[in-house]
Amino acid sequence: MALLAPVGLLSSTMGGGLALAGSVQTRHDLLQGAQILVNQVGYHPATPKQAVLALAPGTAAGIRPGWTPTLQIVRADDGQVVWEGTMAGPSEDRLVSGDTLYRADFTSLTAPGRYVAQVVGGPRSPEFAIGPVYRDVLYAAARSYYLQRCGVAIDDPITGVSHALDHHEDGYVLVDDPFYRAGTRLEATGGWHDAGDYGKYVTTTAVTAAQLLKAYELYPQAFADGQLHLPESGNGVPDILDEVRWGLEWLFRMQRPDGAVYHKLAGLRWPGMIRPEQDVQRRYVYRITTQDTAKAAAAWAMAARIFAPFDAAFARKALAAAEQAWRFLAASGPILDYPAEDNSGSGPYDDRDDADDRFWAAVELWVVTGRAEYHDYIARMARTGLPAYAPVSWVNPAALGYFDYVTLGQKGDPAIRARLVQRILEGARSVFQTYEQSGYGVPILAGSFHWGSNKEALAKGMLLLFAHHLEPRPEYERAALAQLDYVLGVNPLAKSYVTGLGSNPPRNPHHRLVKASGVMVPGLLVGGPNDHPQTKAIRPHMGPRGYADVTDSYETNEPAIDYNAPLVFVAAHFASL
Ligand SMILES: [Ca+2]
Ligand SMILES: [Ca+2]
Repeated sequence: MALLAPVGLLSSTMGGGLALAGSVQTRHDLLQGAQILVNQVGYHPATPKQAVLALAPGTAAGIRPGWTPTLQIVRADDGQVVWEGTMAGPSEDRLVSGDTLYRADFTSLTAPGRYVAQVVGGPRSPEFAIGPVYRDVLYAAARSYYLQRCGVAIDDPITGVSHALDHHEDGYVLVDDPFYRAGTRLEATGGWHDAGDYGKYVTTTAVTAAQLLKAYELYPQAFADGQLHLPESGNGVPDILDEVRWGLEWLFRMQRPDGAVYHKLAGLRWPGMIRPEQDVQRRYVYRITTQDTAKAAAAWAMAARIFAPFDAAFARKALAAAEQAWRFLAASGPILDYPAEDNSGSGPYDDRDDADDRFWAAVELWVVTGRAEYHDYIARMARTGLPAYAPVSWVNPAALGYFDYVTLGQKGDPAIRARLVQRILEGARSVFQTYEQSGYGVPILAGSFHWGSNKEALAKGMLLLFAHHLEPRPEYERAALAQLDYVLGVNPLAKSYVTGLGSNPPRNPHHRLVKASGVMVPGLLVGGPNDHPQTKAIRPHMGPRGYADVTDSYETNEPAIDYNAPLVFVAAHFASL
């Protein structure tokens, strides 16, 4: 587990015993403000289970040196103690939260059921389960995309989420281009609402669809037809692929006749906190970029191979779109214009480097076609400079290309393959080192909590699982699992950052349909702690405490389709156990 510096004045070398000397009442007083943190959804019988006793900065000073807390796990229904052990610690989480932490590993408890963790003389955790819990996380996280569908009426009996047919005129070309005059209507309905707003973005849709496809491809046993209770359940196709197809079909509609792909579709003004069908402003198709064209090409090429066993015609269509996009890219340098006036009612998603996107597209096209043209492009990049290997994001999704080259490109160049493998392993090693320095196991140090930090934590979990796939290392898998624990409750705010999951989930996400309807959309991962406030909801540089469960705080409390994608991926790994 995490390696932590021992706390200055306190001994971390206490030998066993329950250390019950002194008044329990006094200790309880000292522990006011302390909390016992668990994954609020729970634990799989076969996976590691950790509970953390956390004392915020300034509250640990009164603890008697040598005190060793005892953790009990009790059955929720009858209060029976079923596990008891001494907590390790204290240790100080110097580089992330400043908290003083004790921890207990109750992995040996495997009996399914509902439990509470309690410290003798101290705090109790919320109830949690031991059981096939990661399937529940996967279900909620994957199903949320259905509830984000645009251009269709939703009336979901499972969640109560509903809205009338929305955005059925999407959309109108904003500026003249070689194919369409401004004001031409393009049929570009469908797709997913990106986040708490109603904009639709190729940048995030393509990267999201690709990660969902990758989750299915690596962990097919975690997915099934009928699993997500979709309109397409029962059609013989795994529901996750049906949902991805909803996004991919919209990407087709965003492709220009010459193969280039438009950037986004949104209105000129941000809608108020209204229902989607109330957002009746005219919406526009914004200009093409090469990063969008490359990202769509990569996602389509992945779809071509992954859909082939289920729907050969769809797979062929995806490949044709990808190859046409590539032909545009091959003939064009970077086109990456994001004029400020294009962002009056939508996010910029201003990816200013398309080399990583082109690399990824070349890999996926080469994997599915085996054509030399694509490998030549990869080989040229290997000579002139490979894109950075980083957690998958809409800025740089190249890690997907790295992984697919080394795992699916058997006919590749051994020297290139070796370099890519080395970077994948180095990337995981770097993430793991940061994880080891973090008391909460979140591989993000103080000062580095940026917008979407929860997504970053899970995307780093994905990098650990990529490396684990190449060279199995249980500690990497465990560190990936710690990211699920972190976003589901093992954090300084004792918060589950996924709507509808756990005992303390976001209740006021920045989400227009939730706000306007009063009905929660479950399974949405919110952005989480952010050192850089854009609203008055938080103060700057609060590290993992820089989060506010208020509707206004779009910089900490808004979900997004690309946040949920690595959540689905990591949950799928553990749901497939
Ligand atoms: Ca299905
Ligand atoms: Ca890029």
